Amino acid sequence: MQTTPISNRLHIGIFGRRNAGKSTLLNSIVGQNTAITSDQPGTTTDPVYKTMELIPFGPVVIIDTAGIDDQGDLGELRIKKTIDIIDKTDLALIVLSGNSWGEEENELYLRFIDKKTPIIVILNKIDQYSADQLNAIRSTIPADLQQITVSALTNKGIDTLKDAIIKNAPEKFETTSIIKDLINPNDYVVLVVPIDYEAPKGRLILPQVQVLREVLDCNAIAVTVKETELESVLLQIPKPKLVITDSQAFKQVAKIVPPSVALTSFSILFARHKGDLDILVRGAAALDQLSGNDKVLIAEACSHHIGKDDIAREKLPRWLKQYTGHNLQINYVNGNDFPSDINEYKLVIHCGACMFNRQGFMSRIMKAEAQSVPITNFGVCIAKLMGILDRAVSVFNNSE
Ligand SMILES: Nc1nc2c(ncn2[C@@H]2O[C@H](COP(=O)(O)OP(=O)(O)OP(=O)(O)O)[C@@H](O)[C@H]2O)c(=O)[nH]1
Ligand SMILES: [Mg+2]
Repeated sequence: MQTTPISNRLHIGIFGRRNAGKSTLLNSIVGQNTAITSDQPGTTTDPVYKTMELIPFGPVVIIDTAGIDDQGDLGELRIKKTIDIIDKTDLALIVLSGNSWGEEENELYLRFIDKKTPIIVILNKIDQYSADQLNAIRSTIPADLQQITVSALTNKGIDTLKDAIIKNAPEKFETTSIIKDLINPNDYVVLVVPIDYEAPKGRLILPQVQVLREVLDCNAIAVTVKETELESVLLQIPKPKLVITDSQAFKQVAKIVPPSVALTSFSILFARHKGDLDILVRGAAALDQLSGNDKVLIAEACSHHIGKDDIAREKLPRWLKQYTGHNLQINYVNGNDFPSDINEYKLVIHCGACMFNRQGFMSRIMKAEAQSVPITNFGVCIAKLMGILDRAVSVFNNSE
């Protein structure tokens, strides 16, 4: 059985001071003893992820974090991890337990307000406080925030909290599609999937599976082929509405697919689904301005074994050199290690972010925008380097 990938789930983050009861709250929402709890402040160090079906909403991931008031050198590292989670969060739970709203909570509040992330304030441990004490705490909380009282220990108020989560889930979350807006029932959609030595054994990769699923959801017809069979398949089937290829085979596929048939890549579909296609296409234009010794940052969302002719380490640098004619200085980052200051770079080239949720990738795009550093992604960049970007994005221009 395949479960919903984390990247497709609503990300609910739990934040607050140490000992507020964040981990107990996670356990109470999911109905399992998932996270370690104790009366020692600083129990949670690394973020804890737990997936669940929030009925009737659907698949979510709940993330428990280290206390925002953690101390010392290690505490600082933990706080940095918590801030990474803030970037990914679609809906934030800020937990208070018996204390007034203070600087710590306000810092969280400002970060979320800035990103327009919905917030629910949880007044936890109500089994320990009198109505008067509770009212005194309530009066310190910003008036625009919804408050829910719970006891994570006894489960009191948890059902009300679940309802509030469903009501406050951002709308866009349910409507973001990959290709649903581009195809109609009975359309043929051709997926070109090269099976080279970089392809994982015995399976397809996540973006391919997700596109295939959407084609089926639309009652359209998916034909999946390798690039070697594409030419003969196109002769056998009705004119497809769209051909979607792996970026790396783009040039070869563009020669086979007639100009009258829309062609794009998985990576460009995901640039639109996970990020902001306009910004990423604009970012790719910076490739024409690069000069010798300019610094370029290549960012990958996941760490993986670097194989022969790796896309990020080998192919992209080679194509960049061919295209620009310059020896660029290329730095790499993986996973969550995205630097907060990227001013030294003339361009950021990000992977397709299939392991990230939209909020996580958009935070990076916004960081680059705020520092006026052009940002693009692998698929958009490769299409540009191969001179086929205009064709690859024209399907979106026509549909809007
Ligand atoms: N009485 C009562 N105790 C609670 C409640 N929720 C949590 N606690 C207790 O508060 C203590 C801290 O709970 P945790 O869930 O570990 O708190 P945390 O916010 O995850 O703490 P850190 O991981 O250290 O940041 C534990 O002893 C819990 O049993 C509650 O609703 N009522
Ligand atoms: Mg904890």
